[in-house]
Amino acid sequence: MKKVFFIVAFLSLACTQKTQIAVNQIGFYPEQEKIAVLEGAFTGTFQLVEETSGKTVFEGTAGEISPAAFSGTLCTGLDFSAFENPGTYRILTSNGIRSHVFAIDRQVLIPLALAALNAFTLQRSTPGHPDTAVLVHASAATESRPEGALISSPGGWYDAGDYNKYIVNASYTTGMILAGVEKYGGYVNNASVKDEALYNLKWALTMQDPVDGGVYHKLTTPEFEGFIPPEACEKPRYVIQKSVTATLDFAASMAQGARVYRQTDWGRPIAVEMVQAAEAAFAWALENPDCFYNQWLLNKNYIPAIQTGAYSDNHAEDEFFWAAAELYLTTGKEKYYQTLLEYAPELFTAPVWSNVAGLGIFSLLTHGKATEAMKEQLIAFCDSVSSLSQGAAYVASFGNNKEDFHWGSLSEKCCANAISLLYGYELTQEKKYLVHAFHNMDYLLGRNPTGYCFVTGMGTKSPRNPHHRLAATDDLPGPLPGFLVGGPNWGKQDGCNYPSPWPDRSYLDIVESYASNEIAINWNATLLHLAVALDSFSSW
Ligand code: 9MR
Ligand code: 9MR
Repeated sequence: MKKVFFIVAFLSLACTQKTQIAVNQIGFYPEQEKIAVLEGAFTGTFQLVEETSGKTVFEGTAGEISPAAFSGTLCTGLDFSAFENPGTYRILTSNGIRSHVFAIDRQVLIPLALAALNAFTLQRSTPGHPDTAVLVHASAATESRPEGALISSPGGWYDAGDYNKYIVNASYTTGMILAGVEKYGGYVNNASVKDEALYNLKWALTMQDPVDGGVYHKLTTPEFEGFIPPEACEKPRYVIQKSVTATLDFAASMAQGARVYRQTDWGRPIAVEMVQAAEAAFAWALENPDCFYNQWLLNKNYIPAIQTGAYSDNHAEDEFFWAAAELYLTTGKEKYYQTLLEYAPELFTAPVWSNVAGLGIFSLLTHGKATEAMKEQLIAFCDSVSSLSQGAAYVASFGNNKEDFHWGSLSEKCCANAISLLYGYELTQEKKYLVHAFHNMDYLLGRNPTGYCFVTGMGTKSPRNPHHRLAATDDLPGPLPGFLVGGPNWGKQDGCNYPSPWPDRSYLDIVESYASNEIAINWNATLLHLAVALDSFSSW
């Protein structure tokens, strides 16, 4: 009796104490490096316990003890890479700490990829926003489409937690998805991925002015809607000023789409439309290279004032490069090759919505057209990223510097770096690039100081309250599944009360936290691409 009581007391102590094991809560491929991190300095042993039978299948000893970045908390690595048998397990340390459950399996990331893909379908605009009669804003007025004229621009995904649709971000998103489709073509659900991307590209086509080829920067309400369901939304929706960045991102993603969709009979007609749209957009951008989107200036000149996401970016060199690269690969025209060389970057940077050069590099690599300089720059990037894992308590190259934790960090740094590492791996067969890409995924799925698996509906401890109007206002409890949240962000621009001063813990699972807990299509595109890529490299 006494003994039972002692065990129960011990177990509940083990469950309530703060010390935790941070582990990828989805799991590992059999041959992958498999490491969990125990918070605290620990020198004992640990077991891998099979979930259903309770059998111990592996025993290991505590590994290296290293201080976590920022907080300095000592952490202990628990390495069980040697164990490769498929199954469902937990870690149990000799001092009684249990991890969340996780799997070891072939194709272990496929459910994640499918959930990330399905998230796009959930994010499709709803009948609450038919967008069949959208106002032309004063900033977008032309002779043929004066202020207040109505255009039809239905469909497409909502951008994020808000209900607006932005060309810059939407084009980056389809670009990132289609890069994965082109490179990892054997992927099981490739057909659905293509369908889903096409759904958004069809909307994007409606955002081009057929008269001059320019593309509206966004379709939006003047201010963000409240947290109300789509069918309750009544604010007028406008298309706003054409911009050079939106127009070039549009050109790039249309050219890329044309290449993908022209391969099937059903896709040929829309592919023709896409190439024409892309070339017209590119021509407009050449005529209007300084037409940047500046919301502050726009609001000085026009009413109503526009307060929603700006996606502003005053450098269009990377957009010129990406668009020229895609147009060259699709049309084979020499003039685009010359332009892409003219705008070629001098350093590789992982692609994000505001710097899309990397997407151009990816496509050129996939089609065997990258220059030697581009390859060298990518390799230099991969080496520099890999070196960031030196002494990292949570093992990954991501998460050791304050600069890693800006708005959207998990996608724009953690995923985008990992995706880039995989292009480097393909190029060089340098195995450490692959290993570091996996480590970033492990970070994202739970091996991090917060202990969160940052994808809704996945793993054991995942975000429940994302800044997501669709999810917050539906009749179902909890979030919509398959969405990667923005993640820790030391900028804390939402003014919420964060639990920790440390950049890597500046995350709050509350609806109000749009700076750390929003969801967004561009972020999910990197999640989908990375999951598919890691899966296809998994049998090394
Ligand atoms: O909901 C908005 C989110 O989609 C944006 O990313 C974020 C930053 O632009 O803004 C959110 O809206 C907030 C607004 O900026 C300020 N008032 C509170 C809004 C959230 O409810
Ligand atoms: O992802 C964008 C991030 O890089 C910016 O810092 C931030 C503030 O301007 O805006 C983010 O994008 C938001 C967009 O403006 C509106 N929809 C929600 C997007 C994700 O938060």
